[in-house]
Amino acid sequence: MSENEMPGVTRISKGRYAMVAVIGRPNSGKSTFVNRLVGEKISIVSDKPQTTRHRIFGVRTSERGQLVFIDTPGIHKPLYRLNRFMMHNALSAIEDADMALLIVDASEKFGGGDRYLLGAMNDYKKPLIVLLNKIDLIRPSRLLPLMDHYGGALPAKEIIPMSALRGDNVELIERTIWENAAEGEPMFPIDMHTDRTEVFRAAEIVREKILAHTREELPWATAVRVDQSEMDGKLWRLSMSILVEKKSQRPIIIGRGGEFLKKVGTEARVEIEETFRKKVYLSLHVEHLEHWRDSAQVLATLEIYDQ
Ligand SMILES: Nc1nc2c(ncn2[C@@H]2O[C@H](COP(=O)(O)OP(=O)(O)OP(=O)(O)O)[C@@H](O)[C@H]2O)c(=O)[nH]1
Ligand SMILES: [Mg+2]
Repeated sequence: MSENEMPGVTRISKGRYAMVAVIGRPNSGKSTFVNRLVGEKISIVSDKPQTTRHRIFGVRTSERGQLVFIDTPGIHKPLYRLNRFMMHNALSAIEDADMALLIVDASEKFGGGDRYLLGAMNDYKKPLIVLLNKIDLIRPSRLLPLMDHYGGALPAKEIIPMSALRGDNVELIERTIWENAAEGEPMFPIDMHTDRTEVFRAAEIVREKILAHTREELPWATAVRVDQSEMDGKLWRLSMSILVEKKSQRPIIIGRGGEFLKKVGTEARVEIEETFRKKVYLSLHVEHLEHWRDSAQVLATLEIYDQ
């Protein structure tokens, strides 16, 4: 078989290729960063911690080669099976990757979770780059002590301040990543930006809208399960269930006269249509599933397991 006939690869050239694990505490800006590098929103973002629950590949292909970023769940203390699986997904990504980017929220106080991460990474043998994120929120004088602190505690090749939101230093960071990538072969076709299916991404978009409009326990106690996805001519018919953990959460997600569900449904449908350039019919239901966060069976239907 010649190189050009390799399944799934539309072009092979000499170049640099790397799997890059993107790790950090919840809410530090990992998904924002990956989306920016990929140039497309492939991973949902919210202001609530523990937004990302899966390992999500974001692929950046250029004439230099291909970088496969692994967006991961933020490292936290797991209290449910869901969270144990999330932690496994994050920690196994570190092992599988060729290098790691540790994203730190520089606007947050250093705490126990950060100390745990330093412990987990202090004997990391592959290239490690620390990105001090959200510098748009802090006084520049706070940066130097933080850089010293991370430089002293970790075998980091580089420590670079950034704003993933505004794009500050992102080009410099990309150059640094390419410099640390070895020669190799691409994993994905050049026009592919993620390993995730459109159906998975559509369900995540619904979850993003729920996260944006809920508070307290609800962001953690909800999940979105796809019940039906089929093309009806040019119309993409999607039916999804929003899982809640307690009976009392059902009426909140439905809202008065179904208002909450309607708002989430409309916002999600518009974004799904724009993202995939398809006309969408989205129907949302709410299902009370006690203890779903501890059910291996439910987690498997949500594609959350030890990957
Ligand atoms: N001001 C500011 N906000 C940022 C920056 N980067 C990310 N954010 C915000 O921080 C919040 C969390 O961003 P995410 O990208 O979801 O963070 P994450 O690390 O993927 O979070 P988890 O998936 O929960 O682990 C969102 O509200 C982002 O808009 C930044 O550079 N500056
Ligand atoms: Mg995330």
